[in-house]
Amino acid sequence: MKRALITGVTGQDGSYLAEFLLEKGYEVYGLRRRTSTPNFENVEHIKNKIKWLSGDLNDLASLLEAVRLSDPDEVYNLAAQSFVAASWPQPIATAQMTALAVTNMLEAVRIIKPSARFYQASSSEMFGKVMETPQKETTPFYPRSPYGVAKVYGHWITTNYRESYNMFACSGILFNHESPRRGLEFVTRKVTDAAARIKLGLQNELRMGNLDALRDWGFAGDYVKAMWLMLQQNEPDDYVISTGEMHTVTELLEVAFGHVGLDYRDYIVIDPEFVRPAEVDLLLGDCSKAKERLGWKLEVSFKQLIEMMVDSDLEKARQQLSIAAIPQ
Ligand code: NAP
Ligand code: G4F
Repeated sequence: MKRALITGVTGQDGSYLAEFLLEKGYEVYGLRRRTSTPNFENVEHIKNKIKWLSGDLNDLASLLEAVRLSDPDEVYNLAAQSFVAASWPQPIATAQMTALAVTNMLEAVRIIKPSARFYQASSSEMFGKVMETPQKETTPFYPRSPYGVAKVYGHWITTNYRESYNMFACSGILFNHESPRRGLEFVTRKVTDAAARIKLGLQNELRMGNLDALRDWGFAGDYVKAMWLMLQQNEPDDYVISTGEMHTVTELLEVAFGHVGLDYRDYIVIDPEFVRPAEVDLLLGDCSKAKERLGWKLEVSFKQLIEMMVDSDLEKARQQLSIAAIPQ
């Protein structure tokens, strides 16, 4: 039985990856940090199947111990401060969790189990002010946020460990991917949640930032399969994972509100609080390398994804209403 260690297992991608690997018969170890409020929401249904390890990205001792205890064949390094907007008010924490922590994790693997295959969660945010369109593995990076800068460090240190120590270390340059498990602060989930709540009378407006931004949005469940495929190849390498299609935030609003029979224009308020100091105007990925070499393919379209998220948020909002209706 193969063993995998996942950091960030309680997050969106970690939860889908854990499910996928459990279905493949892996023994899955999940690194979980001590937080003031334990977060199991995304993994509640598989909580008893994951072998839990306590650790923090910034605590090398805990990572060394996690690698020793799990003795992994594959390590998926997904944990990070992943919200771009938070990286301006918290640039140092972002550098520690999204950049330096990658070296902590690589060191833990190098010291304890150098033969383990390593996946690093790189990001299309590294392309930032894009130097060419569409973006592919060879497109130069031009990050536009402290988060993007931190991810560039994580990307290159992973390449460096591959070249310095001959480690099987890969980076997946993943474009935006979403799901009903996406955090409420990210634009897709913010919009699908608002569409559902406005429809049910739980909310009456939606405050937004730049509606012209263009993103290449895919489904997280499809993207975690690419992570696994990268670690099954004969040679380690980096791959862009994307849909090859882009949409504006306005189109996202149209699909989400349209699905519940509403016109988004009746509810939107533009609020400077959600406009970023430096914006990534456009992201569009060319994933032909992943399609050709990994045989990876997309299964969920943009419209299906957004409608799936709205349906899930409608269900959650209805549950909230039915709980509120129970006499106390
Ligand atoms: P997410 O939902 O925000 O999950 C982040 C995970 O990191 C959570 O499990 C969180 O734990 C954990 N974490 C944060 N700080 C930690 C620390 N100090 N020690 C241990 N664990 C810590 O992110 P995601 O969307 O699944 O993304 C996964 C990875 O892919 C991230 O590295 C992200 O930057 C990258 N990425 C994401 C996308 C995307 O579109 N989703 C695209 C490209 C790259 P808690 O539950 O305790 O908070
Ligand atoms: O959903 P977002 O916050 O995602 P962003 O910044 O593209 O980052 C996500 O994708 C990256 C991959 O490219 C990941 F590495 C990263 O971890 C994260 O998962 O914002 C998307 C766009 C931005 O252009 C933003 O300015 O939506 C625009 N936007 C407009 N109004 C808004 C809002 N974003 C948020 N979060 N909230 C708004 O009200």
